[in-house]
Amino acid sequence: MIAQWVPVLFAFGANLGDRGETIREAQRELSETPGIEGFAASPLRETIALTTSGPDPDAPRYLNGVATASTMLSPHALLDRMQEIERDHGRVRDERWGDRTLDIDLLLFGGRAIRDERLQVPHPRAHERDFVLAPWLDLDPDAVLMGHGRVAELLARIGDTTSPFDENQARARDAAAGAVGSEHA
Ligand code: A4P
Ligand code: MG
Repeated sequence: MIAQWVPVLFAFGANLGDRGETIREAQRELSETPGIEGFAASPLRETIALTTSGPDPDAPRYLNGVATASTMLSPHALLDRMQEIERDHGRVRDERWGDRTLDIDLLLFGGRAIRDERLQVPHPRAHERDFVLAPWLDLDPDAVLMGHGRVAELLARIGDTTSPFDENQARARDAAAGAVGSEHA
């Protein structure tokens, strides 16, 4: 634990399994962690998978979102908790930027810059990713990314290929598919 509450920004991504449910559950688990308070999550957006060879429109689409909170945990204790939640949701680490059930990144930890073998904060690629900037802007139209400026301007510069995702519609569709499935069972 550290001696004061520090504002933090998390990013969430999933492109395998029940993406929306996984992210919302992971966010609930993170928000209920002792030492984390004031958790506020963005809407989710559907995004094209960015792989090590560039954007891949044929790969399963991601859902992405961000969340703000305050924490008294140290950055490494927070990373431990994030990785524990990823593991609980079946995250397998094989290929870099490969498909995944859940990815949680720590984008900002107060105004601190951290660079060691386990953590790079601010996240070094956040400013060039629409799948981070677009949901962040949904959550906070005045957001500013440390070292890079206003999120609205950064997103306008790189262009936004993300689309809004209607979680209620997805849930209703899944429920209807489940009902049809059980009729034919
Ligand atoms: N690590 C270092 N800094 C951090 C941090 N700030 N937050 C270390 C979290 N972890 C951090 O991560 C590898 C190691 O990074 C961890 O062990 C941790 O100690 P990982 O999650 O196993 O691997 P990764 O996510 O594949 O690698 P990387 O380089 O962190 O990936 P990125 O840059 O986060 O990109 N396309 C779409 N549409 N949406 C996405 O969310 N995500 C990625 C991953 C690629 N393409 C995507 C998306
Ligand atoms: Mg990651």
